[in-house]
Amino acid sequence: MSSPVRYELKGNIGVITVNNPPVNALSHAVRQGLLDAINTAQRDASEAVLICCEGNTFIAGADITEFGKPFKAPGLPDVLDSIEASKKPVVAALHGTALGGGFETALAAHYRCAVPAAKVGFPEVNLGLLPGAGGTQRTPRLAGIKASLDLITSGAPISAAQAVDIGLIDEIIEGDLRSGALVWAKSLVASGAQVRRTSELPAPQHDASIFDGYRAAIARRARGQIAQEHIVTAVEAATTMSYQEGVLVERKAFMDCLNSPQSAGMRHIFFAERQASKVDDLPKDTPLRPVRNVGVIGGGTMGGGIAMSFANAGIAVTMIEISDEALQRGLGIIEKNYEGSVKRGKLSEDDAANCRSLISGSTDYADLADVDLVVEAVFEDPELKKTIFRKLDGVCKPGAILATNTSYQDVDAIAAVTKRPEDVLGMHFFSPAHIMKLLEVVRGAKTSDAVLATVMALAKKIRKVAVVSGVCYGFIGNRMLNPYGKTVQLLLLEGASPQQIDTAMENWGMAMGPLRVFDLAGLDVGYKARQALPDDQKGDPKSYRVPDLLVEAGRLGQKSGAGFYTYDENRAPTPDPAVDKVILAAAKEFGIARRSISDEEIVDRLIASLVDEGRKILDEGIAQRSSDIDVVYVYGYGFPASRGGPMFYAGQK
Ligand code: T1G
Repeated sequence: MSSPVRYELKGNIGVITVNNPPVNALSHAVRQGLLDAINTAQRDASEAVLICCEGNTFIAGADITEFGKPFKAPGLPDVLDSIEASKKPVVAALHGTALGGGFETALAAHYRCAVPAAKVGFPEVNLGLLPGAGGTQRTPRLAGIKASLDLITSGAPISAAQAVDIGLIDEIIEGDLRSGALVWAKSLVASGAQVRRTSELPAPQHDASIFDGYRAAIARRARGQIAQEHIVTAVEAATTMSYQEGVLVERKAFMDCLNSPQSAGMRHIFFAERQASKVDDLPKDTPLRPVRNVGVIGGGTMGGGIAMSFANAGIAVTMIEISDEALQRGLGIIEKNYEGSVKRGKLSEDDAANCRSLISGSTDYADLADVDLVVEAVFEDPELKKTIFRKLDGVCKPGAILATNTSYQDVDAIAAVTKRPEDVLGMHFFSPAHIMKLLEVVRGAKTSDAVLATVMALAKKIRKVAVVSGVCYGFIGNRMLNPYGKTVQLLLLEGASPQQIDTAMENWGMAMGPLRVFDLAGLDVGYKARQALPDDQKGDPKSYRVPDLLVEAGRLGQKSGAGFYTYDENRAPTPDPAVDKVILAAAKEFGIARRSISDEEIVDRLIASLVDEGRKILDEGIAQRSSDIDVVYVYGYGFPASRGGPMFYAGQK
């Protein structure tokens, strides 16, 4: 098998080219090829060495598929030490995203150049890891402590220009990278540039205040994430020890992280997210329909967020409301959201204005005659949705895709009122729709392959993580939320308090405890849905007695300033003895003898309720695979990625 690394002499420059699609990951073959090439270069007529890559990007990191398998030498640290030990200057030429071990390779070179659009970074922390090939030791020697800590603990890439500013890249190459980098390498030789080994540069002065400050910040924002703590320790070692000692600290920290359940969970989610975008029974060559402009029915919170999701991806949107007043209110929500994004630095003023200009409004369905896709996002009234789909069926052009954002309703029943059920499916966004990444794509019985493939591809374009669901009440996520919510109510009646349940789940890793989630969503939503059902369809009264009593007492949740908690003007929750009284009265009504319940029992029963329902969802074929269920819960319901998702977690126990 030919090596993914080739070496050739171009004049007086030895050129090492890596070609390992799709992201030039540092597989064993690539590591071996780099080592062989740099060793060859030491013996030939080259006066300098250039490392570059083919394809979309410079090396994007270690080959994560190799983690957990038996180690095969040479290890990356040894390869990079050989590159840095070269007696001839080594130049790295960056494009795309030079990440993780890829950027460590660049730092082991003596000089670095990049095209303006290149990005560099250390995303290892998103995998529960840290740079394990000298990155925590070389980066501070070039960029200083704070920039290094920011770069490595954030996991976020920076631009080539930013990297130049902090000393990580030396030269920006305009135009063709390969030829430009060759010219630059030759000029370095001509100017007598010497090898410049990063590990031999003096380390920055130790500053205990920075490290203490970082540790305090991490304790708040990344509670319990071991990789973050290890990063601070490794970078601190770069300021208190020699390079050789510092890399030993880094190596131990890296192995601790690699062998941790947290990293196993986060690496599982990394691949699960990518696997979810694949539909097993869709032919690879399924034709895609163009989606140049979109209609959104409904300008409420969801409709506004959905409209923004498309506009932010450069797709024109026509938002439809029933009256001009409702339309202006909807456009006002969008305006406020963009102002917020600009204020938070998520969007520049210009970008926000460009996105905003792509959204127009109308009260006339005729304005949807030429759209390629419509997303209906009105409130959860099945008859209203059917009325809307009948209108859309009459107005929209043949081939237009008609999607409903419903959270629960029967997509097949909605499709059945149209003459084009094959063009109908669900696109279930999560609130706030312009921020939450999860998109449940609900495949109707008659949804065509082309429509499903088009929407899965569109999800990537609008930067959503799409998971295919079959049709059932609540699809994947909300269906699992149902038994989870029931178990919460039973725990309350049996003796746990709202704050005990929430604290136990948040300490375990959930982004928000269930009672705070229910207050955020609004207790009146479930109440209204239950009022529309006959008693024999409401389920076990224990599962809704307390929230119903709270709603009837005017406690609707955050929206009314009180639900399971009372809320101050900043929406901070405070436990309320009045709620405890309601719980006690309901427990008495059901004759439940209350008892002390451990946090461990709370966590076990609540996670079990998710996993049991997830298994049914799999057995019924509603989800394609268990990892899809993990993706839904991590991206849509605040389940900790470091636990890998409910199904992965259950499999680890
Ligand atoms: N290893 C193996 N496969 C990878 C990979 C990697 N590092 N990165 C991506 N893939 C696969 C991915 O599974 C998918 O496969 C395909 O490539 C396209 O990916 C030693 C220890 C580079 C920004 O964390 O962030 O270095 O589904 O859909 O949207 O100290 O991939 O097609 O079969 O994401 O264009 C650090 C992870 C590793 C980078 C490109 N590096 N990758 O995004 O494509 S640890 C990372 C990404 C490390 C060192 C440490 C993105 C991307 P398939 P994609 P994309």
